[in-house]
Amino acid sequence: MTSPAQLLDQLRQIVGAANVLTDGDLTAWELDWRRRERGRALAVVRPGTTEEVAAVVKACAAAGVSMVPQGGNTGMVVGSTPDASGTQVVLSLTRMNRVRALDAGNLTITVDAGCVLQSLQDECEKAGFLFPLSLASEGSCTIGGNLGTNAGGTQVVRYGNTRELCLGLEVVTAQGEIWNGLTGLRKDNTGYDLRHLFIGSEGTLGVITGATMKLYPMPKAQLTAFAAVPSLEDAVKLLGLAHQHLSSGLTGFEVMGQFALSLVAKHFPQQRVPFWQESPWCVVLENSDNESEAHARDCFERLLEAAMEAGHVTDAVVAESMAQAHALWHIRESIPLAQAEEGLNIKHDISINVSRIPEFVNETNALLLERFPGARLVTYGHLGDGNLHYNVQAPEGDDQARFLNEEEAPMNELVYEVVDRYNGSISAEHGIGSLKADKLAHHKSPVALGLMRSIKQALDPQNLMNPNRVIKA
Ligand code: FAD
Ligand code: 2HG
Ligand code: ZN
Repeated sequence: MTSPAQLLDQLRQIVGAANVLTDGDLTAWELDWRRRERGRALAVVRPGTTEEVAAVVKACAAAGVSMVPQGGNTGMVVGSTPDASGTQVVLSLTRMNRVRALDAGNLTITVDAGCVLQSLQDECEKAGFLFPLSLASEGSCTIGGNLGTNAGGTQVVRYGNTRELCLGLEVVTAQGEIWNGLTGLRKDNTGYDLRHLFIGSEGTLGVITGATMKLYPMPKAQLTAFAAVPSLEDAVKLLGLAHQHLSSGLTGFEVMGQFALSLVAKHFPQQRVPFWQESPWCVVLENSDNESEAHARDCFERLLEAAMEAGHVTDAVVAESMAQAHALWHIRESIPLAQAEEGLNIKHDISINVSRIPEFVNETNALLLERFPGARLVTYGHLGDGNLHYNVQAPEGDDQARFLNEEEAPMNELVYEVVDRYNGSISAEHGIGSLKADKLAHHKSPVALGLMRSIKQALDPQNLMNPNRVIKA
């Protein structure tokens, strides 16, 4: 049996001693972004190539040591940090950050899994293409993490989740074999589509080391509007009108409740947040147009006129420049950071059919405030996709740690019971990690859970890939 010290020696030989971190401050790899859990790793290992990843996985598997694949460590559900045992190896992919190939004719780009999303977007833009995946964490999250979580973000209404953007994958299996499934083919019906097993598997089935992703032409114009809407019902009506007026030009549709915006105004006073004081809800929407800026503006104006006439919008601004557009988006993207500034909070990343969201929110708000008086509701999210961040901040002045310890479980139960009744999902885009692993059993059918267990058992029979995340042994 290989001892931990022997394994560390082997790992040093594979990736070089400088890339096996065991001492010093490992907070960046051991503490999750939300500061929910602090783990302890046997080592943080930073391979530089797919072959090194394969050799590391083989060595860990032979030693019976479990591994936690990690990208930017921006995940929201405690899935990318080690447990507290001090026995797990964190496999950090961030040194693998090359663009391997861009095929302009095929509209694809092939990259290492450790590429930071923003650098990938920038590379594509330099080459005249759009890579549409967009999240507020894009400055540090990686494409491997985006695939591992099947991340959503703010452009899903037009381009889909990360899954829809991926054509091929390269994966190191739990046994340390390399599966080269990198392909730019848009049609390939040769049996089971393995890529879809690994996408969204949160590091529990293998390590994604490379990916071929879809590119899009850069739109001629991208316009952003910020609108005050009197109710969530009106926001849904506005969404319907936006689909009609803008068709595939509608590339973003986000809703923000008044309290969520008040937190941005409070914690980031340098940002000018329109309408928040007078409107219970605001929407940020984006129109990407392949004809011209004039056409984009024309479509937007007609949409907003129709929405105002019908009473679905009470006031609106349309950005006059890219700088203004960025500022409006920045307000929306700052909400999670403003929530973090405000203190510990309870997150519910849920999805419901868009048409039923107002009813869901009215019902859940009433139940929740009756049971937890004073709880502060931070409701916002990707309304265009039926995905709300139905988050809750402790009552003003309350002890936040106590609130989280005592109220999180019953509050989750209350919210997820309503989600189930509405046939919704308890994790729309952030995944399950360890935070929601216990809950999965109550919200998936036994048949679905059985199939998931069979897949895990078939691909990772030793249970060494991110164990106890997503599906518990
Ligand atoms: P990590 O956090 O490092 O890992 C996440 C999971 O993926 C873990 O289970 C890990 O084991 C696994 N994983 C990582 N790399 C690999 C790999 N190479 N192979 C296999 N498995 C791997 N998420 C959204 O969906 N939409 C949003 O709009 C959004 N906004 C956010 C805003 C902020 C401010 C923050 C902090 C987070 C946000 N997130 C959002 C959550 C997070 O950024 C995403 O889940 C992102 O995809 C994680 O990428 P990462 O590289 O940081 O992955
Ligand atoms: C977003 O949409 C992210 O901003 C984060 O998914 C959501 O912090 C959250 O709850
Ligand atoms: Zn989100």
